[in-house]
Amino acid sequence: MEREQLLDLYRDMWLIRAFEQGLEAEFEQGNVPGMLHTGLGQEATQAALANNLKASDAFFPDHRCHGLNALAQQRHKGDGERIMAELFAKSTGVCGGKGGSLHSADPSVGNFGDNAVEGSYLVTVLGVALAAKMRGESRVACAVLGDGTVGRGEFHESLNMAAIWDLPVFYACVNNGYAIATPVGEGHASADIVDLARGYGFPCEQVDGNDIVASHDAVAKAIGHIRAGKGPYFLEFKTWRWQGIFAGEFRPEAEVKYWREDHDPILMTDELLIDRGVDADELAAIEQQQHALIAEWIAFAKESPPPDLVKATADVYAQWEVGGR
Ligand SMILES: Cc1ncc(C[n+]2csc(CCOP(=O)(O)OP(=O)(O)O)c2C)c(N)n1
Ligand SMILES: [Mg+2]
Repeated sequence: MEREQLLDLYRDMWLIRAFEQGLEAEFEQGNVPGMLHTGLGQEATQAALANNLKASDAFFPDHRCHGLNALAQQRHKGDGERIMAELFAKSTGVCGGKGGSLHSADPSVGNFGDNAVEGSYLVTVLGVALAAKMRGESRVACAVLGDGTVGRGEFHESLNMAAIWDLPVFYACVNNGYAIATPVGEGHASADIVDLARGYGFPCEQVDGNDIVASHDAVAKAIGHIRAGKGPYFLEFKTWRWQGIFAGEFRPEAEVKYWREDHDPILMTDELLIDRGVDADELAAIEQQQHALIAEWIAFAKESPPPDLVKATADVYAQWEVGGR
């Protein structure tokens, strides 16, 4: 990979980390309503996806994809701050502040939104893919799903249907080791989710989801396969989320140390870039720039007005609006 491309990916990873760290700090102060699942630790996986999906594709993010959503918004429309505003439930958000974390969507940048019912979009993605195939479009329909979500029946229904109808679906499975607090090997017959997908007969691969070069190249290969009209593709990213579920860490100390210190996606990329002659000061400047950008986004979100009560029922049904109170 060219040095400039790697630097771009590095910037994107810092944007995600700064976004999540800034958001987490605001959440702890009670400024962000609802629940918060962060993508900290999964920056390489999300940056790899954002750099290969086009605005004309369709992706269904999961509950940790604030970074992917913000990158798509910033890349295609230059208004990533509207993802932040959405999380703050403000009228300037991509869904007017009525979607929040789990329902941030903007199909014009390819973001079709998550759903609070884990796995339900594994069925919806088939419809988008079928429409694209029937219309002869080269659109890729991508579902980002966690390892725990694989336990839903829709997982198998979806893979089977995508296989028999040869649909342009990209399954981006983020195996971060846990579903709530259940280790992946205890919740599934195989700790390698790729083994559960292989029976459907389309290409299924596994990649180190914290290695930005490997992840980027694996996503490019998967999407290339789908765009060439060769049908579905399954890619498992092996990664780890910083966020536990309960107060008090339930994960072994050595495991935490490995993922946060020895196998952190940003620290790993620092090493790669320094090996290629990039100055440590330049890397530090990128980190600072992204934190500064996110501080602006947070200020924008905080200063924005809340949604107008009169419009509470707008956007629920297409072309349907209830008069004011
Ligand atoms: C159908 C359904 N069951 C349960 C939940 C509650 N829930 C939210 S996140 C989650 C775990 C998901 O695990 P995984 O897919 O591995 O994602 P991770 O949080 O690890 O990124 C569960 C069970 C839900 N949202 N929907
Ligand atoms: Mg998980």
